[in-house]
Amino acid sequence: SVQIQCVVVLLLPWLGQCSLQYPTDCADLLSSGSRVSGVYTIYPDGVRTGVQVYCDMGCQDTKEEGGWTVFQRRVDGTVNFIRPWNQYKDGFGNASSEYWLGLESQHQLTTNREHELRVDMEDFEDNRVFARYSSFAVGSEIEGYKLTVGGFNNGGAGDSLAYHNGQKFTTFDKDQDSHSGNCADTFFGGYWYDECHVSNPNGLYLWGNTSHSAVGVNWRAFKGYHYSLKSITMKIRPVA
Ligand SMILES: [Ca+2]
Repeated sequence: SVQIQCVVVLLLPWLGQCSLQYPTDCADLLSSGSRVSGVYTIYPDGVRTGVQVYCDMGCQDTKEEGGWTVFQRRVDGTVNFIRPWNQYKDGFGNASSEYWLGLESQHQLTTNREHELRVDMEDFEDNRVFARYSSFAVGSEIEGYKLTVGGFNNGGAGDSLAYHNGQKFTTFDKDQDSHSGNCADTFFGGYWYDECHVSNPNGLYLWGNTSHSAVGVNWRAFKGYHYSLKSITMKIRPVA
């Protein structure tokens, strides 16, 4: 929804000015009155390249905060996350179910404004926890889409992301990790692998307990390397 913002000078209407305002992210949409969580089109570059995302607008009844732009979502295993560099760069999947927004959009969103990150997750026994980080940014492609994350706050999930701070992004066809091999190839995801991971949100969707170590949708501090989560959502919003 593109909004037309006008400055109308009542006494001198011919001096009125109008300009098109594209919503950059879900926080923009929330502040302009969109209060229902769902799929929206945002313009991370601020101009006119629209992309569909899921916006978490919170809940007024429980006073849960909204305005979160979801950049990663796993809920049912319907989307293949074993993808090459160009797809992790540009995004893939379906904003109404499982998707990856794209590293370029993540960079555009976080490059000029401070952002926080919240990672929501759920196991198959209905336990819901989260990990929150007061700072989150993704560097440019030239910087390898480097992750900058800090300021952990525990919502029951524990911290399985600080280890990845400062890492470039790796896919099976672009190895930028610290391991002698390719972590994306070994652990079936695309991620800010180091040597290699303590979380693997883009790994294989394996429905809970598994004998396969570290290849599933893992968050080690919550369920370890032998449990693939039911759902995980990574979402950001600008810090006020
Ligand atoms: Ca490597």
